[in-house]
Amino acid sequence: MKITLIGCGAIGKLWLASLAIQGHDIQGWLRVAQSDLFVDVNEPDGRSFRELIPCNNINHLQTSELIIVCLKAWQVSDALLPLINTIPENTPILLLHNGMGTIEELAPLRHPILAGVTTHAAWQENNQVFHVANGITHIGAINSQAQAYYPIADILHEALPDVAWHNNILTTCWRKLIVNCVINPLTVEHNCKNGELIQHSTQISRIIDEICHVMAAEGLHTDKAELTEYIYGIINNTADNYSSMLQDMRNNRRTEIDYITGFLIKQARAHGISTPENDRLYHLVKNREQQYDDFRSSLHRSWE
Ligand code: KPL
Repeated sequence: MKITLIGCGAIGKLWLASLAIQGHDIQGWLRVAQSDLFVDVNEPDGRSFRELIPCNNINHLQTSELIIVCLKAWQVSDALLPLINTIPENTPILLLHNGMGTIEELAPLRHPILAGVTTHAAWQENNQVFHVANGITHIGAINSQAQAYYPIADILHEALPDVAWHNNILTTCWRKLIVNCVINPLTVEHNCKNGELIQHSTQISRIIDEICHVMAAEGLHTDKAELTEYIYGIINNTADNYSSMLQDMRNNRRTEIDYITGFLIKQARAHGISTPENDRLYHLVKNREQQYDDFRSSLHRSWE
């Protein structure tokens, strides 16, 4: 299958390597164009992939049968919208990122749009990707044009298992959103690994209460006890990890807070629901991001 993958971070490179191994005709797409990219991926079982993958070929983009977008939520519309007239209207676009709200930004698109969330864990250091834990990628159709594209799940599953197709992917995206609303900002506030959050059960319970309230207003099924068990399961399974938000913060990168807690707050406001604990965490993360921005620009000024 001819595929273009936009955004070549750790998870993007994992897909590039896995799809190339399966024999797919794949290219990467980078913000700053280059003709190829060295992809170096180390698998949990010790296997490795080290190859040059072609990039930024416009003809390949125009003739791709699938576009996979593996960017941070806040980069998606800026990266995709300038390319959109180059991508034929019947080419499916799969968005894989944490958080929600990008679909609303892309809403006028006529392309088949799919969304997905993944539990694979990978990180990158000195251009080497370490795939540290296998997981499941859940994908599904966002618009009616995408409903016929369920066979993509099997094709992707062959390359990087597990991939599951969902008829109601938004429910799955909400479940991931809840996990991220709890774990990500709390690990920033307490500057800790995911596992240490078990000491903050009162805060966790308040966040879940507010989310359940919003989900119920959205017409989504909620069961606080089940959600709580699910979240603690993920806290335990990822106990030794630093959340992506804490990693972004520590590396002076913009976080996905606007598309995680920010998205939840926006939905709450639309229903007239107040979310004091989520509001507090949102402002805490935004303030810390701002401090890093100020620090970066003061460094920049001192070099001028
Ligand atoms: O998705 C994650 C993230 O860090 O963004 C969790 C599930 C919280 C694991 O760290």
